[in-house]
Amino acid sequence: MVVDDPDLLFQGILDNNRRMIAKTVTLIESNLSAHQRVAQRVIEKILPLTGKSVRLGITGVPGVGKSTFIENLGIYLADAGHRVAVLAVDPTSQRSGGSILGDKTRMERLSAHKNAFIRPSPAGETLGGVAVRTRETMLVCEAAGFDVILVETVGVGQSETRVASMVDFFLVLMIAGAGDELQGIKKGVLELADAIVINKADGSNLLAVEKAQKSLELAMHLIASETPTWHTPVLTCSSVIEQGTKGVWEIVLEHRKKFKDTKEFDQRRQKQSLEWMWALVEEGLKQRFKNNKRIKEQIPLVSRQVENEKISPSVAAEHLLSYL
Ligand SMILES: Nc1nc2c(ncn2[C@@H]2O[C@H](COP(=O)(O)OP(=O)(O)O)[C@@H](O)[C@H]2O)c(=O)[nH]1
Ligand SMILES: [Mg+2]
Repeated sequence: MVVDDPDLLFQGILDNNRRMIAKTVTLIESNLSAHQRVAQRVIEKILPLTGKSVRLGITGVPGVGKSTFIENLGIYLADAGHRVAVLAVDPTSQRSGGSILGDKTRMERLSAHKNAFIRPSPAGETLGGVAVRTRETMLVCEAAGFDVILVETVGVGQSETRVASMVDFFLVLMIAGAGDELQGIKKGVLELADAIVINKADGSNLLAVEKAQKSLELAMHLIASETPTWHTPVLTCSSVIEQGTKGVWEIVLEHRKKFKDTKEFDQRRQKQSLEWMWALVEEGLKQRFKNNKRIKEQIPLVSRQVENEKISPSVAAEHLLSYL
């Protein structure tokens, strides 16, 4: 049964009723416009209650240890009395049939914790869609009283950029590689990082980790910082010997304090709100374009004309857009 009464859902969220939270998120993730309308009503109602959590984004190539790190950090925080929500942005989850959090087994301990809520990545068609839904789910969690939101993302497409623009602190997880410390990490991602953590600092990795830390510190000096308030630190961590997790959290809190003092915290959130407005405009335009009946009718013919060089791609695009 779908609850479609926004007031009921709103009250359920305020009461931290897990079933109502899950139902709201299901509506948020639905493609049906009737569901979307209810979801948007609920989001409007909860909006004044949102924004108070610590929003932390975590990225890194597959296998670097994100899920394991998140579970450890999550348990550390939940044990300390925080209420922790774990969300994910994974635009590949539809294609591969399982999301990064589909392997929930890795978060068994955290998902059983009474202070934790774990939601896998929605299977959206576009990265934009997936990210929008995750951000809205984050707002629902905040209204329900979760005070730490951890957002995991794989480094695919522009997913890091989307996640960085919904969090207060963006963490890039890396592992010490054979020589090339920047394995698989796009340079643009380091520019987004508020901290870099070299993971798996244990056992025979330790020496390589130390080397990687030094060269990354050097690399980060070459990347211009967006603000004089913060220089991106390079930390190390191990989920196996459970070392470093607390240090990462302390850095997050230090950053938060500094940014609140300089008002950069509010500025960042304001900037993010505007970025999100435009992301939604873009997403909405795409949806409207795809759902437009006359455009749908025209596409086969226009496509053929472009293929056969009867009309130019730009004329064709202009023609299709003219129906909006
Ligand atoms: N040695 C070591 N292995 C780890 C550590 N963290 C995770 N792993 C292992 O690395 C693999 C990938 O971890 P996972 O958390 O699923 O990575 P994700 O793909 O980034 O989410 C798993 O086999 C983990 O057990 C760590 O700190 N040290
Ligand atoms: Mg994972």
